[in-house]
Amino acid sequence: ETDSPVIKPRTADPQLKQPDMYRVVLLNDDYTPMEFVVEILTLFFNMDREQATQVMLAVHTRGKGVCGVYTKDIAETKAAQVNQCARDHEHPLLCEVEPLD
Ligand code: NFA
Repeated sequence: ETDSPVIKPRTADPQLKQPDMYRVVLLNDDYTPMEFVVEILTLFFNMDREQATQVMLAVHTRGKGVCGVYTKDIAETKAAQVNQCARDHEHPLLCEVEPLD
């Protein structure tokens, strides 16, 4: 067997496309404690305290801010978890999902 092995090159199926992506955004309010928002961002978005503090302050000063970008199912699950956790702690914090246009 002196011939090199035949390797058939494969390309991606042209029907396959990247999934639509969605932003998970946090909205500011006057009552949710800053520390609670920082904890939410570390718990559900895997941020370290430094990143979480930056995002929290951006939401606080600009009115809203991006926590992360995910596929639809994951984005909606994260937003629902944040909103449930906020309700459980009786904070008005609101998390929304928006398409990445
Ligand atoms: N604005 C809130 C406060 O002053 C803090 C906050 C930040 C709330 C980000 C919601 C989102 N306690």
